[in-house]
Amino acid sequence: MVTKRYLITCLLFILSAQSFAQQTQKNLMPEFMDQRFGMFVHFGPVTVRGTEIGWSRNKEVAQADYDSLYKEFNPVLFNADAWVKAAKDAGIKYLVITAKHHDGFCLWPTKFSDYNVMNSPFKRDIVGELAKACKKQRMIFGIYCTVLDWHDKNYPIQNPYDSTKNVKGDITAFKATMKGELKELITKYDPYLLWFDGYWEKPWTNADGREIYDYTKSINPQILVNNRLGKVSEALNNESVGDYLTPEQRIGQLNMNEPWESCITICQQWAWKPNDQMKSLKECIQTLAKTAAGNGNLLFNVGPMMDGRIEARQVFRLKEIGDWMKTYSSSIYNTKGGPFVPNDNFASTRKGNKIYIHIFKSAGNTITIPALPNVVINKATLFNSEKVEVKQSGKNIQLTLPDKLPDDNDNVVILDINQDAEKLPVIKA
Ligand code: FHN
Repeated sequence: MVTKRYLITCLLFILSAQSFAQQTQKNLMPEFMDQRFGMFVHFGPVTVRGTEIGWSRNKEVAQADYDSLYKEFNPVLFNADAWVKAAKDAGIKYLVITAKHHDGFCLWPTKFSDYNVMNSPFKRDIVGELAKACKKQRMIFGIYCTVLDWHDKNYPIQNPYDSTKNVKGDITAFKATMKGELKELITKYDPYLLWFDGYWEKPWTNADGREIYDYTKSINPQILVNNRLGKVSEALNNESVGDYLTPEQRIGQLNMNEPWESCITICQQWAWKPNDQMKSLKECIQTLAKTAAGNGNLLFNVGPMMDGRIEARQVFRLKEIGDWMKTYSSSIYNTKGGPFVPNDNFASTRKGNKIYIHIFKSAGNTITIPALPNVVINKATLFNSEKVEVKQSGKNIQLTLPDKLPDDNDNVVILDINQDAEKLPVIKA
């Protein structure tokens, strides 16, 4: 006979186990921000046309044509390990894939929509293969999921360019489908983060965002969620929904208080576009340096081609960034931004008693930076150990660099100082 005492004991055990689990839930945000560098991948049937994912539906590509592209989608050269290796070769630490973008096509075998990769000629679980490759190569894995789905009849907006095409929809049913898809994605692929998108359209409310955020955390309290479920996108406050800010196609401002990640394309378009203009190596490296110097992460986007490969020129550019990172990664990973507010001439990151001055432009071989009150600079060197002359005054610090600099894209001077650089106040240059 089960006694009352036994039941109470069991209940107390369950409650204490739950509270222990909550207390031991590690806040992954500091670890995530230490990674500094991620790869965004926008991929889907739209690559068959080479136009922009989602946005070219009902524009460059007629809706019926766009929604039939999946019948031609067969990226037979897709190799998840190759994508992950290209990211690793760049020094990238996490990868985020568009599992479902605004066109509603799902890159995994979901039970909640027939509009998925298993009903294309490809018939392979792209999300699952990527998750596996990331695990094998120790790459953090993240999933992008839109909250606006112009293909789903329960979502009222079917055509962002022509409201006459919109439908009544059923947001309650739409959210139920979304929850089903999210549960599949979280339980099957165990993503470190969910990158939501599409918060801006009228049918979606802040309350809907909060509901999905809470649902996501109820499945995995540790999973990180960006700030694009809610309507407030420029700050983390009582109104906003999400764990970190996501400035787009621009480098975020120096922010020592709120975690943020800039998402920026290596080319112009998010999805693959033939002969799209690609950023120079200098622009790629300085974008990464300025993002880290702002105390943020960079989510750098590539758009693989219709055959499943990332363009060779993009793979090569990623490798070139990786070659720079082989020397300078200690000035990026695990650092904090500042203490100097970044500008066009220089930016700074810091770790322990070191300040890394990223030099983008210098007047001849000297660069002047603001004074560091009550700080003694014990030593200044380049990463190749060459000495840098330092003249410290109450007004400023003048650094005189060797005539021949080792790097063409971002030369970094290491200032060894007499205290913890991470405790210095932010200084406007
Ligand atoms: O509409 C999307 C766009 O296609 C792309 O996915 C970017 C990536 O951050 N997010 C939205 C635009 O803000």
